[in-house]
Amino acid sequence: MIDVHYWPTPNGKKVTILLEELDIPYRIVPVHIGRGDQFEDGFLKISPNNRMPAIVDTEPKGGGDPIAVFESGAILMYLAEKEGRFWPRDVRGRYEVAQWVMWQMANQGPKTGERGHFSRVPADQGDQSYAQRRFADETHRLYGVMNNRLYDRPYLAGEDYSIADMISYPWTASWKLQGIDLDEFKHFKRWFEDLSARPAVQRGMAVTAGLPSEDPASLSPEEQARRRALLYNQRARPAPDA
Ligand SMILES: N[C@@H](CCC(=O)N[C@@H](CS)C(=O)NCC(=O)O)C(=O)O
Repeated sequence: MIDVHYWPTPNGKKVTILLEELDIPYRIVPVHIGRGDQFEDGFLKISPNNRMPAIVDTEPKGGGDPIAVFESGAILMYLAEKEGRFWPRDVRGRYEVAQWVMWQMANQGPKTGERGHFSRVPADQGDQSYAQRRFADETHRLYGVMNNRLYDRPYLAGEDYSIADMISYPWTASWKLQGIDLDEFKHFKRWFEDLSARPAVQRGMAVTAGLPSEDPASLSPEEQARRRALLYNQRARPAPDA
């Protein structure tokens, strides 16, 4: 069984999309990042960067102890390699895919994430216009990178649909909120519509953490302040032997 430590964000949905495409059983373990589940000791043992997603495979290939994997790119590689699908085995095909998975992890995810972050900074934190412009420009540039890649091939890594596409899709689902005009990127648009029509992508994007929904206004002002500090003022944690 694959346990998916999960919260329904773009990074989490990369994993559920692949699991739905693979059509293998998995179990969702909620990690409520708003209330701080990502700092619990048990979770840090499998995901030392206090971020979800992470997986635990209780039945690894070849047997033995369960295998835990954190970082969505590594998780997709692990699952694709285990199942022998969506990641070619020949060296050329393999590294076509690997470099686009790395591109997503090092560029598209972080830059569009920061674009979102700086667009939500409260007014009392001062002028954010430099950071807002910087990350809006980077987001726009990265759509251009995908568009230029997709003009002469159907998928990011070439002729075949792969984990490179699955990892990049969730961060593009809110293109409108990101200030992107799809008509400016027609090759990207064709790819986006192709993936959006896939039933497994639709199922993966719809996976919830299975917890009852919470109205933020129902939280006490103290709890709201605790949660804000927890998410936005993270600093190094002491080593366990400190
Ligand atoms: N590079 C990581 C990023 C994971 C990540 O940033 N996860 C966020 C949610 S989308 C998280 O767990 N945030 C918790 C926090 O900020 O404390 C990956 O791709 O797995």
